[in-house]
Amino acid sequence: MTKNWKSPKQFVCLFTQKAKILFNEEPAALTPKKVYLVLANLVKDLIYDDWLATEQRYDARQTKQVYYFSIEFLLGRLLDANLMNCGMENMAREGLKELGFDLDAIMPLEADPGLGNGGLGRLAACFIDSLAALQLPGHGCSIRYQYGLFEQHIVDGQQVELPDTWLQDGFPWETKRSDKAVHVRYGGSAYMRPDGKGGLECVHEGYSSVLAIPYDVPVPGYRNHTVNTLRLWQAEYTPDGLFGQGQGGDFRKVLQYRDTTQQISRFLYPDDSTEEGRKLRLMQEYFFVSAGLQSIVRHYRGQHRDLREFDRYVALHINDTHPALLIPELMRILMDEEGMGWEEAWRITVASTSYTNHTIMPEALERWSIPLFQSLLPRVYLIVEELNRRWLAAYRRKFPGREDKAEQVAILWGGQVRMANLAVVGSHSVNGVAELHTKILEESTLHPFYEVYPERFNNKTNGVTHRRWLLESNPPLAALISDTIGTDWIRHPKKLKELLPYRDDPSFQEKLAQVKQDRKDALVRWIQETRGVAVDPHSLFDIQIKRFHMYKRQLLNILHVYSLYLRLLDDPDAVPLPQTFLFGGKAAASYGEAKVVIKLIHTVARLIDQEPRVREKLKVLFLENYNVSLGQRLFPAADVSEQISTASKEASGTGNMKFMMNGAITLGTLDGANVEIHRLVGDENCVIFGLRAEEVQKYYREGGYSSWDLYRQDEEIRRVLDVFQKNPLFSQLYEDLLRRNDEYFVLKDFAAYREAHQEILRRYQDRPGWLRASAVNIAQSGHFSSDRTVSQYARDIWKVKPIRV
Ligand code: Z16
Repeated sequence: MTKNWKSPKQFVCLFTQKAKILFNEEPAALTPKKVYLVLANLVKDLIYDDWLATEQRYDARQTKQVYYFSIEFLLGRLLDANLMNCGMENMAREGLKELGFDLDAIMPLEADPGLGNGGLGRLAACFIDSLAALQLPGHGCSIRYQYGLFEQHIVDGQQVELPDTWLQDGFPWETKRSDKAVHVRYGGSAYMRPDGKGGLECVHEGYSSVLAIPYDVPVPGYRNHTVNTLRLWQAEYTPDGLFGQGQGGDFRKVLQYRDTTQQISRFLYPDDSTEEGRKLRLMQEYFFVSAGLQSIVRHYRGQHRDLREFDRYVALHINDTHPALLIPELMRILMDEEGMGWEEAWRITVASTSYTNHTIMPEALERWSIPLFQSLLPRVYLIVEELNRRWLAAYRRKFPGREDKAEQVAILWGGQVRMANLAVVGSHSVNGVAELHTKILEESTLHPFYEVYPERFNNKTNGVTHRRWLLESNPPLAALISDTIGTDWIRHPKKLKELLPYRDDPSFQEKLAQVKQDRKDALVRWIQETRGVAVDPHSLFDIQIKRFHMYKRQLLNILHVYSLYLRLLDDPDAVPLPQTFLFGGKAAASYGEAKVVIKLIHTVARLIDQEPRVREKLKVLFLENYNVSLGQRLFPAADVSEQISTASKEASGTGNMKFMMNGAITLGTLDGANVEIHRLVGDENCVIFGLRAEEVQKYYREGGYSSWDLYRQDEEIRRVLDVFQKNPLFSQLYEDLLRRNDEYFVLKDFAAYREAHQEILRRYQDRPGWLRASAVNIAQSGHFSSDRTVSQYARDIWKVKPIRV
C-alpha cells in the first residue's frame, strides 16, 4: 500500500489496478459512477495507514478520548473533502485527466450521505471535521440509516416525499466490522432480588436481543495524519435473538421479531414527526447508545484495569436529548455487568457525561410515555425510576414544600419520561449553542436546574467548518483570500481578520466583486441545466435555505415578496433593481402548515412569472431537495442571507455563519447567533430588524398582541393577505395569522422587515460600501469556525488535548 500518490503517472497505475480488482474492467470502459467508486476506494487506501496509526497512538498514549453521540451526522459528500484533507486533489485531477475523465464531473455523482435533517446533524459533521483537524482524539457515534430523510420533489407546487436511497450504489467510505458486533436487549421483564451477599441484584429475563454491527467511516484531519472514526451502527436479526420463543415453534413471533429488528436502522425520522414511528425512534435511541457504550467499555477494559477511573479516560457527549439514555445505560453496565454500587456508578456517569441543548421550543423537548418506555426497556426503566426517586428526594430537601418546583424538575411526571431533565441531572456540563440561547436556558427553560447547579451551565456558540464551507465550496474566494493574506487562515481561521485592512482597497474590492459574480454565474448555469429555469445573474440574490418551520418565518419572506409584486403592479419603478429570491428546504412530512408555505411560495412565483410588468424585476425560485451539496452551491452565490426567525426561537442557526463566510450580508432578527454576528460586524455591515427576544417573551407572558388591530390599521398588510384568496389551502395560514393571533409575529414584524429590505437595496446600490461590508463579514467569520467551538468544548468540557500522529 502506498502512503501517497507520488505522480499522476503512479495514480494512473493504481487506478488501473483498482478498476481491475473492483470491476474487472479497463479504466476506459468504466461508467462515470464506477470511476467515482474506484477513486473513492483509492482515497480510502490512502487514509488507511494513518487511521490505524492514529488508533495505535491513542492507545499507546492512554489518552482521554471523546465520543460524540448524535442521532444525526449530516456529512455531505466525502470525496472532495477527503481529497482536500489528504492534499491529493490536484494529483487526482491530473491523473484522471490522463485517463480521459474530469474530476469535477465525477464528484457530483456521489450521493449525499443523508444521515441527518438539519442544523443539529450538520453541526455534528462539522464537529468531527474540526476534532480531526485539531488532532483531538474524538469520535462520532450514530446509526447507519438505510434511508435518510426523504428526497423532496415538488409536484404542482407541493412537496412530495420519496425515499432517499443514498445507499443504493454502496457507500465506499465505510468498513464493516462484524468482529466488533454487540447485542442490544429489548423487552422482557426486570426485577430486583437478593444477591446472596446482603445486597440486591437485577434480573432481566425474557428479552429479545438485536445484533448491532458497526460500520466505521474514517474522519481525516486537514493534512495532519490524524484519522478519527465515525462509528455507525446497523441493526441485524440474529436467529437466536428471540428469547425462549424461537424454539417454541411460534413462527409468527419469529417473523415479527425479524421485521422489527430490521426496521431499527432503516429510516431516519424527522425531528418533528408525529405519533407514527415513535416507538421505533425510541428503539433507535437506545440502540446506538447501548451499542456505542458497550464497545467503549469493552475497549476501555482492554486498556485499563480499573473501571473507577473511567471518567479520566472517557468523555461522553450527548447531542440534544436523543442519546440521553446513555446515562441510565452506563449505570446499567457499571452496576449489572461490572458489579459497582449505585453511588460509585453515579459519580462516574455524571463525571463522564456532558449535554448540549439545541432548542427551547417546548414541543421539541422529548418526552416518552412511561408504558411504552417500560415495556421496551424494563431494566433501564428501573434505573430511571430509582434515579428520579433519589433526585426528587434531594430536591425536596432543598426546597421543602415547593411541589410546584419539584414538578418542573422531575424526570418522571404525568405518565412521561422527560429526556431533557434526565440529561441535565446526569451531566456535569449543560451548554446552549449561542449566548442568547444559553441565557434563555438559564433564565427560563432550565431555570430550576440552574438554581441548583449553576456551575454546570455554559455557552458554546456554534461554528461551521471553514474547510468545507469556504475552502471546498468556494475555491475562487479561498484563492483570493490566500493571494491577499497568505494561507495561514486555513489552519488558523481567526487570521481571516487580516483581510480587514483591505476592506476599502479598490483592487481587492474589484476582485471580490468578480468572485461573487463568478459564483452567481455558476449557480445560474446549474439552475438552467438542471431545472431549465433562467435567472438573471445580475440581479440581487436573496437566499433563505433551511428546514421549513413556522418559527423560521419563510412566510414573512414570501408575503413581503408578494407585497413587492403588488407595488410593481401599480408602479413599475417601485423597485430600483432586479432581485431574485431563492428558497430551499424540506418540511416534515407531517407538518401541514409548513407544507402550505411551500405551496404559497410556488403560487407567488407563478404569479410573478406570468406578469410581464413584474417579472423583469422579481424572480422567485424554490430549489427542491435542499441538502448539503446544494448548500455548497448556494452559500457562495448569495448577496443577502435571510435569518428572520421570531426572536428567541432559533437556538443558534448555522446557515447564517456559512453565508457570512462567503461574503453575504445578513438580513436578520436579533436571534440565536445573529446577535453575535451583529456584535462582530456592527450595524454598518448587517441589517437588523424586528422584535427583540425580550419583547417577544413579554408578549407571550401577557397573552400576545392583537393581529386584528394591525390588520385593520395597515393597508398594505390587508392587501398582502388577499394572496390567501388564491387557494383554499391557504385559509390555514389566514387562521394562524388572524384568528390564532399570529404566534410567530409575522404581521407584527412585517413593517420593520419591509424597511429592512429597503435598507438592503439602498446599501446594495452603493457598490464600494456593499463590498466593504462583504469583506468585513468574511474577515470576521473566523470566529464562527467550528475549530473555535470545538477547542472550547475540548478545553472547558471534555478536558482533552491534541495528540500528534
Ligand atoms: C435541530 O436541527 C436543531 C434543534 C433541535 O432541537 C433539533 C434539531 Cl434536529 C437546530 C436548531 O434549530 C438550530 O438553531 C441550531 O443552529 C442547530 O440545531 C445546531 O445547534
